[in-house]
Amino acid sequence: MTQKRVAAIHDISGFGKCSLTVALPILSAAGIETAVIPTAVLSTHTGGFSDYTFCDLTDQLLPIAQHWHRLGLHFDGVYTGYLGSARQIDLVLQAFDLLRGADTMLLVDPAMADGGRLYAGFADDFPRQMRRLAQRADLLVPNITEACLLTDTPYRDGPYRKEYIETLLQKLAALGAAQVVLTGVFFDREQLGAAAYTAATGEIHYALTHRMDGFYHGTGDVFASALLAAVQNGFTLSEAADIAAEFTAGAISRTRAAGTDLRFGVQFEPELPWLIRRLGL
Ligand code: PXL
Repeated sequence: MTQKRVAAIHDISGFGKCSLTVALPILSAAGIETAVIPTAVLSTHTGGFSDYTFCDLTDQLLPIAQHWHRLGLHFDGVYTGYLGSARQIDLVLQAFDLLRGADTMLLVDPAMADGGRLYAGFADDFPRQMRRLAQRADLLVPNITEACLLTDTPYRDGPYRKEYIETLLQKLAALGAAQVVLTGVFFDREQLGAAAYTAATGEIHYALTHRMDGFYHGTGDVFASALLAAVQNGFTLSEAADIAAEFTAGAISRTRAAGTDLRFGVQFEPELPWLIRRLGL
């Protein structure tokens, strides 16, 4: 069987477990070859740290994609996450046009906000820029805050009503994605997870696991990476959402038990053997 190959376009935050330091190990563990385009190098992510270093690599993005294009490489998926500027979004769109084949899936995680607020450093019009990339996605994976910003919907804190979630899913799909997985969905204090929507059939699947209090950094990236790992291994969107929700909840549980600083990310590494077994590898 030919090995699946994905191009992951994210920053690399050296410490703190998010973006490439999450996507690369999870996809690799799932048997997927993962080529990376680092968009910036930071000492840590920006969520709660103040004096992090930042080296912008925007000018490398297109030359890397052009080189891969000259090599004639085929990609089963292109996976984008945290992007720092409107210019990076333009270049990612151009890179996607170079890298895509007839069957290349574009997964867009519009990582830019959480808890009703944009992440530090983003201008108010950034969601409008991110919308241009979201419109090209085959699979769009926002959290509720990002979904609201992309669709001009007022943000609300949960617990949510089904009607609110299902309206958001439809508005997100109307941007263009055939499949949408919305994270951070909860209807009561007991459970939390994701809603997976397939536009062609209208099917909505809720992938919920037990809810844990607290803001765990990097869980959006852990979830989206595991989701892509499962989809690329042939699981349906609903199955993939279940797998990703369970994997993320497992990593959060371990982190909670260990009591580490929430900015340091979640312990997804000890859960990788579980993921490999669950994927049947
Ligand atoms: O996963 C989100 C993320 C990625 N990269 C950087 C970040 C964040 C979230 O804060 O700061 C640099």
